[in-house]
Amino acid sequence: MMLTRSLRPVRTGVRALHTSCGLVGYPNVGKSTLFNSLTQTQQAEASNYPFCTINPNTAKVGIFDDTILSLAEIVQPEKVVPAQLEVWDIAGLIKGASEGAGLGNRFLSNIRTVTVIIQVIRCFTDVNVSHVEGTDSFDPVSEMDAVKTELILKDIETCQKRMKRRGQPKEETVFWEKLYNHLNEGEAARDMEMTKEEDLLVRQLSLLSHKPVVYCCNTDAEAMEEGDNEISSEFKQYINENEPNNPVITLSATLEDEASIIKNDGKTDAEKKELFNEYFEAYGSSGSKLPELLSICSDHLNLQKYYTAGPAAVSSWLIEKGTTADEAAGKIHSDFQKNFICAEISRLEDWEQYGPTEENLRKYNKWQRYGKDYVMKQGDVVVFRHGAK
Ligand SMILES: Nc1nc2c(ncn2[C@@H]2O[C@H](COP(=O)(O)OP(=O)(O)OP(=O)(O)O)[C@@H](O)[C@H]2O)c(=O)[nH]1
Ligand SMILES: [Mg+2]
Repeated sequence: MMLTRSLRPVRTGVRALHTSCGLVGYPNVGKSTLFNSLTQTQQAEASNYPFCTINPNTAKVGIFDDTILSLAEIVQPEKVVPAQLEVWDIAGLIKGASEGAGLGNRFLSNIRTVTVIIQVIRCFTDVNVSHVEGTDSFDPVSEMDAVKTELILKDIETCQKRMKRRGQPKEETVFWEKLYNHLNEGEAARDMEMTKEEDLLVRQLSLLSHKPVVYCCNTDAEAMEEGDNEISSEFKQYINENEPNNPVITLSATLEDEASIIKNDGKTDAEKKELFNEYFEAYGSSGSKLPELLSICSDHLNLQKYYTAGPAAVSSWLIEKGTTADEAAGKIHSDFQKNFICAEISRLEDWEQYGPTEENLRKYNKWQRYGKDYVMKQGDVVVFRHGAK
């Protein structure tokens, strides 16, 4: 099918990145607790009653991955500036949300603004935390399904409106009908096979079930020794069998939240790091799962990182996979792209072996020059040469 009329013109220059993640799920499953741990704040009220969050909380969160931390340890810069993802803590959804139940319409429109959904699944067993449906039983699969269904129902409504639009090309109407039938089968829009053109077309609607999803099992702190409890293991198995394209990760939001408080208590960085690790070790856990969660999200957004390293700062930068060297330079400053000369690239392994300075790496020939068409690789450590003043 040709949908060329709907194709957006190809933009040149610096590409805008869409990097927001929304915490979505049933009420009282730990979304705000997770938000607070990600932002290392107590910005969001997290309390034991459903619909505690009404207005969304939002903050930018730095992605401290192993590469940026290792580079910082080698280079000892004045500051470390990680790439950031925006995180939204959204109100809980219940059955009927797409028809307005529990202020559902308002909450669903908050989801429309994010690019990836982190669906939080309650897997902790604390019966003192009330369940929105008043039960003590845990059925994460049906809760996950209920939320997914509400998103699909909302999308059906959106798709229906679009189908009725007058004067659109015949092939577009045919496509909307195909999508409408797919959604009516209870299938998420992201699971429909589409051509590139159709994908561009569907993006115009910002459909909720078209957004990539990452499942996040919120389990008991005590379960972290094994990595999972019975509930999260079963849920993971279900996702692996039924939605193998969607990543699933297990963490304990309360453990992460309590540990994140250590990061704000005025000790030196080294002391904080030690205390932080000890906290997780006390629960038999290998450490915080938040960097992994953020990495999964950026991966799922088709993003990768490159790094810059010097005495003033070690930084990481998010770019789309497939970005060329000049476009990557434009991420730092548009003039760097306009006046691009070359990219000089090294790798963390070389810094580990020959660091801590650029001069050392040059001496050992671990510093390669590339032109503007070089396609950036995950983990490149770069210096851009440019003629910008
Ligand atoms: N035992 C236990 N309690 C948790 C865990 N995560 C969250 N809670 C508790 O569950 C309650 C609800 O947590 P919130 O983070 O407010 O949940 P929410 O999903 O944001 O809830 P809404 O905003 O109402 O949708 C709070 O009392 C938390 O302390 C957990 O891993 N274990
Ligand atoms: Mg909340």
